[in-house]
Amino acid sequence: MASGAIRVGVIGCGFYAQNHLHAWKDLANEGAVLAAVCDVDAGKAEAAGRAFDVPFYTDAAALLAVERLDAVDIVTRHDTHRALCELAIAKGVATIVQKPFAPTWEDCVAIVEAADKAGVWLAVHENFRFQTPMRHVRRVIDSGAIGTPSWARIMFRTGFDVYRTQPYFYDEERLAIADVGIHVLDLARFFLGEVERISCETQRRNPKVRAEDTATMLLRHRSGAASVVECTYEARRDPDPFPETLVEIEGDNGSIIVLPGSRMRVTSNGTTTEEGIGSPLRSWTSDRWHVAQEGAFVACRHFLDCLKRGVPAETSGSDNLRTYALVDAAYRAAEEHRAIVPTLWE
Ligand code: 89Y
Repeated sequence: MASGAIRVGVIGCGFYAQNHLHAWKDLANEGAVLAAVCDVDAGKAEAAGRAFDVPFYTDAAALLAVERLDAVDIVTRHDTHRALCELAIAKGVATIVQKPFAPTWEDCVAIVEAADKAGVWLAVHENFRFQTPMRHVRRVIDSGAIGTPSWARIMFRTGFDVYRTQPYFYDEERLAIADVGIHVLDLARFFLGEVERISCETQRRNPKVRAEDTATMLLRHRSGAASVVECTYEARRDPDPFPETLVEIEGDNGSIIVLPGSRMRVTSNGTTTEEGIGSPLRSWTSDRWHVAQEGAFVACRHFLDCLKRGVPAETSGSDNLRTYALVDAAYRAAEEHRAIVPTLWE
């Protein structure tokens, strides 16, 4: 990979892309240069270009033709991902693409194969596992404090009005699992390893949405561990933890419980301790969204570090196929009322 600074072009300047733009700007002191931005909506492209003081484009091909980029960060809706990834890969530019990777398994595989063939570095911006609280959970598992994890419950349960900032949710053909279940399934892999089979019940509790807004999934991991993975936009809870993921993990020597407000309770060999696992606000993060925004920052920092070192990202394209396979398997399990073995990607 390039020596010196890593020049990044961000494609997509919408709601969530603002976090990526800020993240790359903040990473200037670690060797990133936010070089240019692009959005098909000229107003959004111009606003981002002016706010971040970089050239702006409405056409990704023009961005790639004119700018000398080491990487693109694609933060558009998933139906545009394959074409944009293929464009960047054809130019030999390292490619980061937001989750969900692409609309179908075939699209995701095609992108991974194109990158492999061209020898281009590819990562999926799957960021929940990079959230500071989730890194703390992984640290405790790695420390051996709870022994071998054999059971977990991982929950994203909220009633926060996600439709206000992401109104396209109303019309998605696949909603809760594809949008946020994908993160929680990735966390299940991150904490307990690969998955052998998955069952799933979906519900549409809000009549205004087209697809499922609630999913309850049961996973058997290769290690023998079992996990319950849940997501909903229809919980009425106090406190409402949005956008925090709550976690319960049991091992043979103890347990880890992540409570609302980024608190973690660890029981190890009969002794219980509790600590805060949050992180301070950044200049551009807000109380309500901080955990998710900061996860995007830490993910970008990880990608930058991997690009500088020339190593694959933790959430490389091929790694993310395993998470994507779980999403597809969950939908199939719900439809066919049976446990499904996810497609293997070895
Ligand atoms: O789109 C979702 C995501 O990735 O994190 C939270 C969110 O914005 C709403 O569920």
